[in-house]
Amino acid sequence: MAKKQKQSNFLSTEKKWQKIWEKNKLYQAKDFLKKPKYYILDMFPYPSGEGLHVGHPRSYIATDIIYRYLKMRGYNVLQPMGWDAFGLPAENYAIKTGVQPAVITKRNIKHFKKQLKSLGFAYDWSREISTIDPEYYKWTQWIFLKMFEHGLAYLADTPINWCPSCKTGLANEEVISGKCDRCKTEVIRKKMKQWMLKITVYAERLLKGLNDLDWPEPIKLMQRNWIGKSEGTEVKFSTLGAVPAGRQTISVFTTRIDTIFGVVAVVVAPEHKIISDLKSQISNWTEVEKYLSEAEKKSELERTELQKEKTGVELKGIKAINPVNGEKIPVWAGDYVIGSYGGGAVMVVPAHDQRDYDFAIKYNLSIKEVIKSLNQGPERDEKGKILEAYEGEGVLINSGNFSDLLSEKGREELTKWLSSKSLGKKMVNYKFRDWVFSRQRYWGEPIPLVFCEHCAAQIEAQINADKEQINADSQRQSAFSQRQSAFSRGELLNPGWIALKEKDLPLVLPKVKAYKPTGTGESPLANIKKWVKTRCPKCGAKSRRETNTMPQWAGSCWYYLRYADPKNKKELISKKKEKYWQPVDLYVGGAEHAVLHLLYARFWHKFLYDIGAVSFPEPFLKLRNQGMVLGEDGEKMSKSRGNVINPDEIVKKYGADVLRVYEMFMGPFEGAIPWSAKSIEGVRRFLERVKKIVIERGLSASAKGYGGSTEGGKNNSLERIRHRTIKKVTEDILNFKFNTAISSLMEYANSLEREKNSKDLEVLLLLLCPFAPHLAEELWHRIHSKLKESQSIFEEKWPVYRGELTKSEEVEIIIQVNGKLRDKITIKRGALKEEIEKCAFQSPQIQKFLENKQITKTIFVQDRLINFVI
Ligand code: ANZ
Ligand code: ZN
Repeated sequence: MAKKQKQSNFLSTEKKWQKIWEKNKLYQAKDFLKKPKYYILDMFPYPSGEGLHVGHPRSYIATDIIYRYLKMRGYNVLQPMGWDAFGLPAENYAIKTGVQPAVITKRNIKHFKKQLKSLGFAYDWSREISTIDPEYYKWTQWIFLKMFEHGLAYLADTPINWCPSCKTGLANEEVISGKCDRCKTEVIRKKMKQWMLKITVYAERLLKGLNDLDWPEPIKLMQRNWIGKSEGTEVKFSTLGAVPAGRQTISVFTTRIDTIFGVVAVVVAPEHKIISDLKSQISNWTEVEKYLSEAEKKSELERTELQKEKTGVELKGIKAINPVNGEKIPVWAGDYVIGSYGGGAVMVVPAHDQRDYDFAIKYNLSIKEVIKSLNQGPERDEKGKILEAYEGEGVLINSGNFSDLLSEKGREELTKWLSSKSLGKKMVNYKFRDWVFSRQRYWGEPIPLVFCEHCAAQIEAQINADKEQINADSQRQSAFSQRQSAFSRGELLNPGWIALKEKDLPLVLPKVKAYKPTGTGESPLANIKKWVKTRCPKCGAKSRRETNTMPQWAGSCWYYLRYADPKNKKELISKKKEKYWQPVDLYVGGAEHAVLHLLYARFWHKFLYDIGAVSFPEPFLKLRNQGMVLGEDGEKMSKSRGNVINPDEIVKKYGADVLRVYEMFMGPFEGAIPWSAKSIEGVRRFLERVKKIVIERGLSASAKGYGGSTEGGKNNSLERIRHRTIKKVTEDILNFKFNTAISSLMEYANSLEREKNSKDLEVLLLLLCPFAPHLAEELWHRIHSKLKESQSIFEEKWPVYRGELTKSEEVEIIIQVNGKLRDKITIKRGALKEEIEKCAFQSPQIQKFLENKQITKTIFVQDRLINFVI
């Protein structure tokens, strides 16, 4: 019988158990159970037309193992699944084929779901959600409106990243090395009206919150770097032009105010306002204009690349005044200065900033040393001139009253002095920008706002009416809050833009015939005249809808909340369910989301926390990233390389359990590992062996009356192996070391091949079941023939180990010479004869007896003694 089953495929058993589990709702999480809760989440997939890829299951299997383990440990575990279904590919497919994105997305979801089900994941499908379901995106729209209401959404007319191929604006996070993250086309800058979300308001909290999260350090670091906090000083340089009335100030941001006595010029970004403001005073305007138009063509990446030569043009006729010593210095425009960072201008200190040094050498500016190194200092030529910038700290020199201070103290004192003269102040800058939230595409959530001329006029009139000099932002804000009763903060910030009423959500995405992005900066929705024309929710006047849609990331910003209460029609999530299930205890997915999804979701979550919709300030307590599954050639799997492995075929050939165990066994969870057809065979043999061990035992046991005292008696060593394996597997599961957990299961199975008993067979199955749930369930039922189908191994308790039986096992070996005890050594159990001989020969005791003697025979008793006959 065993022979016949050798090539067996586990598939039919797997289908059987999947049906039984589903019928019995084994994996449905119940709200409010008195057990400790644990919420496990996988990053939900985008249901692409290609279907599941072998890379997807890697994280899903891991979470499924943890789910099953925790369930057996008595937790109330939630493990849901859903679909991140808005996005470009469906829309592009629609453009090509004319099939509605909604239709193909539904088809893809169906296919994905079938594939996931074939792998036997313990998802609570009763909680399935999809971001394109109007009942779902109603709440995505609701959150946007709340942000609008609180003044966190605003319309800005600024240059943004534009992908000429996707024909849409992009967020900064979606641009990787100057290219569109989706299609790899070089992005260009385009000035456009865009809805922006004020993520920067949350900069400090997004940074601080990271400290308490159990996330991989590299991901935390990426978020920190992306947010890019920089502490320094803002200092004002006033300008001096031909016309005295044209006095202006240039604000620069510097982290090294201690070097201000070494400033030899100010460089402003080509888009700096001062250039056009002082145009009439610039004597070399033609030259300047030429430079500006060239700079405009470059991307930000090109402009800021460190290796590139820095260029600039002097704004002749204008000077700036160094506030600390009154020196008149030239003003330049240079494209290595970013317009949107700090004040869009820098003070040039060639002696202490390498970039400035290069700039000074190129344009023949002077170099003034103002910091003296406490150690070696920069390299110099024979005349004592420095050959590079000294960027380190030191003692201030040539710095007036501030000379002799240490850099840090110098920064402090200079900032204090500048503040007292209103010439500068302490300043914190963040590198990241507000989130560009409009997309000129069809397949996304409609933005639930309308533009009403009538309301716009009303708001403008109101603002004008009490405009006694409300220029200061603070006054304006307080004036805003007084008017909150009539218009929301968002409506006041964006005159004419009126929010839909909550009862009118969802604003359903209408069907269109032409999905093609227009390229004009308008979404295809703009072509549906009937939909665009509407009435203002506030005053009833004729108005028009916003036609841009939300970005692909919107729906995934809050989906983890909805699983806890997926059918709630009145709220995004009920307070009680939120309290019970949130936050997510374990989140697993790809590291590529570090500054996209994972940052956006934390931002939305913090906002929801502020408005009382959630009770905990962070969404994901613990995060782990899976490594990629590569092709057999060690390269990333791709259609063009022809190295893609289709999970369906693997399941068909081997069954789901083999795929599951293999993907966990292939290597460390976080590492990128190539697929190996050979190793998967090894895993198949392992599971076959388990089956054989259990079934043979089961048969002989039932013949003898199974379940009685253990064969092998009180075999001490097997008992130890058992306890050690339980400990190892338990700890490895919790530490995401699935590969080593499986190795120890393999060793355990090996020892059961030599000798076995009912207790160990049970333990083997209980430890194996999170990894190979179908096989374990089947075999469990074989050895417990009285069990009903509905009684699952997953309702059993996880085995426990006795600590003292897991200690590293050492035995004492007696060393005899001619049968007489001469020494003892302690060594690990199972040590080989050769090892013990080696130890014995090193013992001075033994050496004494063996000196100049011929050993004629060695008697060895495993783990007991060695006897040298001489
Ligand atoms: C003078 C100086 C002297 C600087 C020195 C450095 C060393 P992070 O850490 O990135 O904030 N900077 C300021 N605004 C800029 C802009 N819009 N575009 C390009 N560069 C800009 O670095 C801040 C430093 O970057 C600032 O400090 C400024 O150069 C430059 F010995 O000011 B420093
Ligand atoms: Zn109106």
